[in-house]
Amino acid sequence: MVIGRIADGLAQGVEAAGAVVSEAFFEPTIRLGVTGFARAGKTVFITSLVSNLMDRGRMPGLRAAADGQITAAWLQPQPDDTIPRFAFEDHLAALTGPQPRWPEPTSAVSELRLSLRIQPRGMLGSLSGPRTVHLDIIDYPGEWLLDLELLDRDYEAWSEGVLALARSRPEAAEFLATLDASDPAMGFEEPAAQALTHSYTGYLRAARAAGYSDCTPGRFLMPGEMEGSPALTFVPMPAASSGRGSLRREMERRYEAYKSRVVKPFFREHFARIDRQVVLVDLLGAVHAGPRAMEDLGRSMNSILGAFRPGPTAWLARLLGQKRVDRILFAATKADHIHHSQHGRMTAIMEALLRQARDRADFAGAKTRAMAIAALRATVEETREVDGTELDMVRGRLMDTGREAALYPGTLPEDPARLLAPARNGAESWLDDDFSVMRFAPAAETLKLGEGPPHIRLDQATEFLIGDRLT
Ligand SMILES: Nc1nc2c(ncn2[C@@H]2O[C@H](COP(=O)(O)OP(=O)(O)OP(=O)(O)O)[C@@H](O)[C@H]2O)c(=O)[nH]1
Ligand SMILES: [Mg+2]
Repeated sequence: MVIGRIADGLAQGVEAAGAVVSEAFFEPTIRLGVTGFARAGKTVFITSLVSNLMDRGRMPGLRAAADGQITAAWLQPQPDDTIPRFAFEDHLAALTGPQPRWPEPTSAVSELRLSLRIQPRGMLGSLSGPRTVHLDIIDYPGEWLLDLELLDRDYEAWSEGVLALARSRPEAAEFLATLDASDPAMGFEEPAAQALTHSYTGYLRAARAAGYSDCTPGRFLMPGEMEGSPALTFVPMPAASSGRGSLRREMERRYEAYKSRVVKPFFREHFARIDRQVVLVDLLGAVHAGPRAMEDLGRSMNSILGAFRPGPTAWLARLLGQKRVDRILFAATKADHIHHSQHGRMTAIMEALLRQARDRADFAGAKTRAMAIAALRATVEETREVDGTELDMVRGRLMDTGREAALYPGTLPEDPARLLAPARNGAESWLDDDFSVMRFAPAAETLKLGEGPPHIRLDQATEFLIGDRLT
């Protein structure tokens, strides 16, 4: 294990090999990747996880915390000087202050190091004394993982795939009309490329808002400082004969630049160094959005899992060498939107989606698990009699009105196939009643001495992800 880590460090050209050696020997590091599509709940998850690891009163499901083996937890400067630090203090203050609010969207990679002092149990443990384990948490957008598939595809194959998808989505109508009106063989001009990109990005944004997750290139929706650069100014175009200097030829060149200058560096610098991974999924949001969003979510989970499969692309396999993520958790977030009597069904749907993704991706290797969690519980439960029927509801403060309300969101089916089959068969809407999701505001003043924010199964999620490395 230790030897493997040192070899990794050297293979990746880490400059301070001495530091890596001593760190690997004396202070092991776990690099935990936290990903998910926009608004899946990454920022809330990390904030609550860190706070609950620092004050462990609500973490009975994490063995090392329940047994008292974690004796201290503190934040430290992270090891990577060029990655923005995760703004833990700001996010925690926003979530748990007197007027709590959800964090602002974030759109790039960020990192935080939490160090844990561990006092191992048993005879050997008392002999060896306390040790320190560093938990480096890396927050990155799930959209970037979908870009891995681009590395395997040339411009023509990519264009064909995304244009076929676009033709099945009403949100793409305007872009497709603009595309049809432009001639791939015409001489390249920047304004034309920009107008097409603008229209294409508008389509991706609308598709995201409608609940679709398969929206490549992933960086178009969150360009950051690369906005407007040539590597982010291209669109898919149908195959056509086009000569040098043509619009299509330049689009193709830019697509290749995007792959080598944007996609590969992400996999090399961030992805390749992750040990454990949690993928957050807004499952209830997809159920609410309907069968197409659900099918799309299933397909995207398959692509994401594909990124962790040994040898998805020759390039990535070479880069990763022997190193692999060995545990991946797919966590459906925001379980506090429904009464706990339905959590079993939520987990079952998540498990079915994961099984389907595993089958499709022919996945072997890492240990995977599906769970339903809430990183920050914003509701309380309530059972009320309505028209002679007992309804299991959740109560919280609604984001839209600021008022307290008890809601019954609908029932999830007992058999996940009732959702997955219509999704696979291209149904437009669910046959039964719709399932609705409301946004609740975080509850006020939930922090108590010695405890982090209230959550649902965050401790069990943590046990699966890193528990074995803390004892
Ligand atoms: N009720 C509830 N809502 C949650 C929970 N976690 C996230 N949310 C909701 O989901 C929204 C998005 O959460 P974030 O943590 O900002 O999501 P993100 O994945 O970081 O989003 P981006 O930064 O835009 O990629 C929040 O504004 C909340 O409305 C949770 O545990 N419970
Ligand atoms: Mg975020």
